[in-house]
Amino acid sequence: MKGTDVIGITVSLVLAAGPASAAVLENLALGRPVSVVSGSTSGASLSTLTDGVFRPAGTHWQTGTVWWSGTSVMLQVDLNGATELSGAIVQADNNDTYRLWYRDLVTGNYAELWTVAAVGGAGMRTRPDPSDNTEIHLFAAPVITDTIRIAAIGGDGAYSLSEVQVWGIVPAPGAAAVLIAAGGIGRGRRRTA
Ligand SMILES: [Ca+2]
Ligand SMILES: [Ca+2]
Repeated sequence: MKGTDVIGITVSLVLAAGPASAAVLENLALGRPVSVVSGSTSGASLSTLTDGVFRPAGTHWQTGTVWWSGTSVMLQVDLNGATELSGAIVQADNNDTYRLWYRDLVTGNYAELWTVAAVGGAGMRTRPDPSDNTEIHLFAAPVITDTIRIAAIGGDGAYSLSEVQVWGIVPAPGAAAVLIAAGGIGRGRRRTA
C-alpha cells in the first residue's frame, strides 16, 4: 500500500522538525478567538479566556470570569491553522472537573486531550499547579491540530473559566506545510482517542 510509506516519512519529518525538549514552547491560544459550540455563558467576554491573563488565585468564581450552570456548555478555540501542541494550562473554578479535546485532523473528530481535575482551595485555581501559573501540563504525546474545545464535565453544577492556554512550537514557515501534510496524508487512518 503506497500510503503507508508516505505516512512514515511524514511523521519522521515532523519529529525531526521539532524535538520538544530543545524547542521553546509558546502559548498558541494567545489572542485566538473563542466561540460557543453549545449552551451559553455569562460574565466576562469569551476573549478573556485567551488573553494570557490569570485571575488572582482564589478569585470568586463569578468575578471577572466566564461562568455557566450545568454541563451543556462547550467552548472552542480556533488556533489559526495546524499546529503541534505539547501541553496546556487552564484556570478554572477549583471544585470541578473540566476536559480539553483537540480536533483530529485525520478523522475530523474531537479526541480527549486532558482531563483537568478539581483541586483544593476555593474559587479560581490554575491547573496543573495552583501555585504556579507558568507550569505546563505536558500531554502524553504532542498532537497536531487546529482547534481545541473545553467543557466542564462534572462538579457542583456551577462552572467558570478564566484562562485556557495550549503550548506548542510555533511552526517555521516551511514546517507549517509539513504539519498540514501530516494531517492530510493520513486521511482515512483511525487513531484511538
Ligand atoms: Ca484570562
Ligand atoms: Ca464549581
